[in-house]
Amino acid sequence: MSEVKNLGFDSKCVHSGVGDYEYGPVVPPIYQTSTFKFETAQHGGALFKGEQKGYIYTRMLNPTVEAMEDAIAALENGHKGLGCGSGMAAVHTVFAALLSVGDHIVCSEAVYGPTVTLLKTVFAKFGVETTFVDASNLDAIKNAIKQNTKVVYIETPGNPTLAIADLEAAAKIAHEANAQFVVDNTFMSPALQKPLDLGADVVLHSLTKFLNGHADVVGGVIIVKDEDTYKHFRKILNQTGGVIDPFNSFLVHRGLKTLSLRMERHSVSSQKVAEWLEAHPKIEWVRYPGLKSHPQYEIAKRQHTAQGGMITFEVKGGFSAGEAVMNSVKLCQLAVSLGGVESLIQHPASMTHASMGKEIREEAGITDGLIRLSVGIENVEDIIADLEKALEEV
Ligand code: LCS
Repeated sequence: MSEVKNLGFDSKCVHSGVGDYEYGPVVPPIYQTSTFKFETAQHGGALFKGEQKGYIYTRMLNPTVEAMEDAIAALENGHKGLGCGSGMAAVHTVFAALLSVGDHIVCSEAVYGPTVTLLKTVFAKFGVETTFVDASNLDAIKNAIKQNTKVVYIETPGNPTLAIADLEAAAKIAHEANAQFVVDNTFMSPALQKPLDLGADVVLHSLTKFLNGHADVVGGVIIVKDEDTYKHFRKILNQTGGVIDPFNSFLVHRGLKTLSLRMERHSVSSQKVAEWLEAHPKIEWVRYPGLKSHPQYEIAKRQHTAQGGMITFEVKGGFSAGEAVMNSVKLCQLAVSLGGVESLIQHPASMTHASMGKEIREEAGITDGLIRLSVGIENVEDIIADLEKALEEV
């Protein structure tokens, strides 16, 4: 990895993870190979023993994948990254690495639906107990801690309610309980929030979203702070096998170069769209961290360098009115996922968060009328005009 430690964040987006390669390309080549030749049998044996550095087999590590991992680790101010086949593979790897039978995890209730389901089904089956809490309430986190709590897991801003947790304070609570503090930083990206600097032990992302940014990759990444944790996580990922491939890593690395620019545009446009929605007579409520009406507006101002690309709102008339808007938009695409250059709109209760069940959904504030908008980098006037026309159909 080239020396990027002292560069500013935008420069790191362009240069981190880029090394020196044969023929002098300025971007890492795609090493599209499943396996690597050993020079001799002794060399192969030494690589397996860890006595020599080198690549063995792409599930274990691949140079194109490692270049992308190093780039994101640099952006998060971490030690090393681990590329995964999806965001859920990253979530699964973290839980598998940190939790054992009889352990307890405190998890924020506003999280991506399948994270809830993974804990409630797979990990419950292996004897891991979960307490879901409103992570914007520090007392709720504190009260949920038990003798056997090993992990405090927070997504902030939460998907889709945009509830915000105070990371520094939550880290203190986790560490007082000797628990690992894990943050899903998908919604903000390291351009806007750096959880490791605020006390998190492990950060993860769905690469599918802002880090790749172009809606053409499914991937995930975990960033850790030290070599021992890295080795432990690498072993688990190697054994469970949920790795990312070289071509998708190349695409993510390419996307990272414009991360700063994209996050700036997402944030500026989202502020305008959120303010416009809040003033619209057919809108019941709007949630965006850059609006004074957001319950954690002050924390957002302190914790984020800008407020990101995600907005939620409810149309007056509830779900059927929201449905009319989703069916009428033309520029905004009616699709799940988020964080790409194109604006996407969807309905969490029947789509991304359907699997978690009505009870926990409602407790987390994911009402049936809630609509989620991922604001893209199109002209903001066009996004607003699209929403305005769709609202005329209500
Ligand atoms: N973490 C967060 C915060 C997410 O939003 C998602 C996916 C994941 C993890 C899992 O990542 P994946 O496996 O999909 O790469 N969120 C999605 C969403 O809100 N709509 O579609 C996917």
